[in-house]
Amino acid sequence: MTPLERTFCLVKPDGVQRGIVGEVLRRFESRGLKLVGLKMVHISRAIAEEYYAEHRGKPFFPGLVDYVTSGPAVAMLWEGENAVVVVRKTMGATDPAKAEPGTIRADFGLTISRNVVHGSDSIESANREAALFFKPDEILAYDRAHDAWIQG
Ligand code: IDP
Ligand code: MG
Repeated sequence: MTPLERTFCLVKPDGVQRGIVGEVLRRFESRGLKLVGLKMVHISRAIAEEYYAEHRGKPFFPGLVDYVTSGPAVAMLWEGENAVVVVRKTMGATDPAKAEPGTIRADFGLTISRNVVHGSDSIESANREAALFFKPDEILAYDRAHDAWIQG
């Protein structure tokens, strides 16, 4: 069996306002990923600047911080084989105009500055981002009866 990975996903404020939270949860659940953390957060500017530190100095950075702090968001942790790449592929390309139809960003977005969801791009980013939003006791370990039918 491939080792399990854990990845961080955020439904951004536009996704919450537009009522897409359930749809995002449904898509990851139906792929077989296991939800191990879930919370609603209104991200502060300080956390947003840390979260998006790699983009500091880019022209879109101030707008990105405004966007992600503009209202409540929903933070999720998903566990499963290849969870990082599976979540990124289910979300689609950063720019919804370039994302493949059938992905979340293509099906629910039009433009890169309002692209509905975030997903970690590596296991290292996932660990860093998870630690920004979840305390250790907010990450739950449990068995599901059907895991043997999902994990090879
Ligand atoms: P990712 O979210 O697919 O990992 P990144 O390149 O890490 O994409 O960018 C982080 C976020 O910054 C994007 O999801 C998007 O919200 C925003 N962003 C990236 N590039 C642009 C841009 O050119 N204009 C406006 N916003 C951008
Ligand atoms: Mg990124």
